[in-house]
Amino acid sequence: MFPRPHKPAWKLWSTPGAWCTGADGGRGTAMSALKKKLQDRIPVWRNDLHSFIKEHGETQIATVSINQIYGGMRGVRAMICDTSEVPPERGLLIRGIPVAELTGKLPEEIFFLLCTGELPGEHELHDLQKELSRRARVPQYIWDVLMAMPKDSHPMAMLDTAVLVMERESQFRRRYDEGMERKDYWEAMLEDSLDLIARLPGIAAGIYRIRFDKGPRIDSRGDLDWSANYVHMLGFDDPDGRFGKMMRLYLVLHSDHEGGNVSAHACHCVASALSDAYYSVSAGLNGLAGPLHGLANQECLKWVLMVHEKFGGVPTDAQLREFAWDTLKSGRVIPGYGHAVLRVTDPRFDAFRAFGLKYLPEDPVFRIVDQVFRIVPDVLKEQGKAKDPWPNVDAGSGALLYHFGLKEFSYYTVLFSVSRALGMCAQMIISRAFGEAIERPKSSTTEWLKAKVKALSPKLAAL
Ligand code: AMX
Repeated sequence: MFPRPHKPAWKLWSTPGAWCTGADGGRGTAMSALKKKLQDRIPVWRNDLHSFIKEHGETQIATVSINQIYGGMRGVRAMICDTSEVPPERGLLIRGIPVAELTGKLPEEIFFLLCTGELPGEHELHDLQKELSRRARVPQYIWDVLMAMPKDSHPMAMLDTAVLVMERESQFRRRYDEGMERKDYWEAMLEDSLDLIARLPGIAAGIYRIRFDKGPRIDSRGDLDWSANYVHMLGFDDPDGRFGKMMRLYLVLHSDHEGGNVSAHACHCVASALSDAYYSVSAGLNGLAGPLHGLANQECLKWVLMVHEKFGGVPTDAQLREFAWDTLKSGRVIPGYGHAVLRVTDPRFDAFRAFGLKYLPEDPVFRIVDQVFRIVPDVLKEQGKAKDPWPNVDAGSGALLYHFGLKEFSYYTVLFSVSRALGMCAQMIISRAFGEAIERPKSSTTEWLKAKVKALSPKLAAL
């Protein structure tokens, strides 16, 4: 291991040309179109960032209140994420493009967009698909580990274990140990990310088949796109192609949601210690597994099915309103509603709803989802606690999965994870390219805060 300078990386790039690496990172392999594009963009981004920080580094852009400190740092602008943003009144923009305009794309096109800021051309897409296909084989040792896990393991615990156990293959860790230069970190992160993303559909599909006794695992097919291959390996009959379309939409819509959500932030924080992609994505997945975050999709469908069961089908509006109130009065949240950032209906929910209205308008569970959308926002407004009474991404997706026969709720967050890995990896590649520093915010004791408030307030000080 080589000692490294502690100064921020952007200072290391001030020598013109210092970031120019050999086209293949010095390892003699052919360079993919994605890597080539990043290699063109990154010096430009670094130059721009360098001048920006040099000129404006000391400018104050925000203050922090005690409410925010105790309230999960809500709204505190203290991190960078260039892959996507979530304006509260608009919802997700991926590299500035509203997600509603991207619903016809393939997930791998979105990954290219997240990483580079541009959708791939035909050749670039084909090249990325070839890269992913080339790396897709899941090694036997992963299956051995998964098969050895207790039968009742949560599918998220299985996915996370599989990701972590692959850490032994990290190119970042190997090259770091060999003394890789800081300016090349992003390349090794890209390699690990591509390996991870390529294998995730196979691993996730294998988990589905192992965990829910669906029969032998199904081999990957090199002639299918990333999402179609996942559908193929899950083993679903899809005679009219609707399930495949839905899955493609699902994997696009969940890919990224700026940097402050629990999974993205956990991943970013761990990666900032120069932990490799496997450690970092695993950390992000652990956060996604929480019921207030990614697990909400399973909770949400459970809630809708409880309605269905209690009323023997689609209830009346009055019955549904009462059921929603009963949930709130029992101290529980209505899953799929509310958001830490959004203040409008999540455009990702709109996209799922549009899909349901087009492809399964008569499905009773979907009809309840649509009815909940009409009733619950008013209930939440009347209760007056939730700042955002509107549906988030998780409010509708479960009903679609259920319709197509994917009824194992505990698996839903795995689907979310396969998609969200695209965003987590893209964010880490960019962070490495920017040479972001290790995260280390300052915490305070409650006593320190009280003393600070006292010192700031003359009235309190006089008490
Ligand atoms: N049902 C009932 N109460 C809700 C609510 C909901 N759907 N959403 C928010 N509230 C309550 C909060 O629990 C909080 O109550 P408290 O003051 O008693 O603690 C109050 O309203 C204020 O919360 P907030 O500032 O509006 O939300 P937040 O930023 O603290 O939390 C979220 C955001 C998503 C965790 C919350 O809305 C929630 O729990 N929703 C239900 C779970 C869910 O759908 N999660 C998925 C989010 C999307 C995702 O990550 N996949």
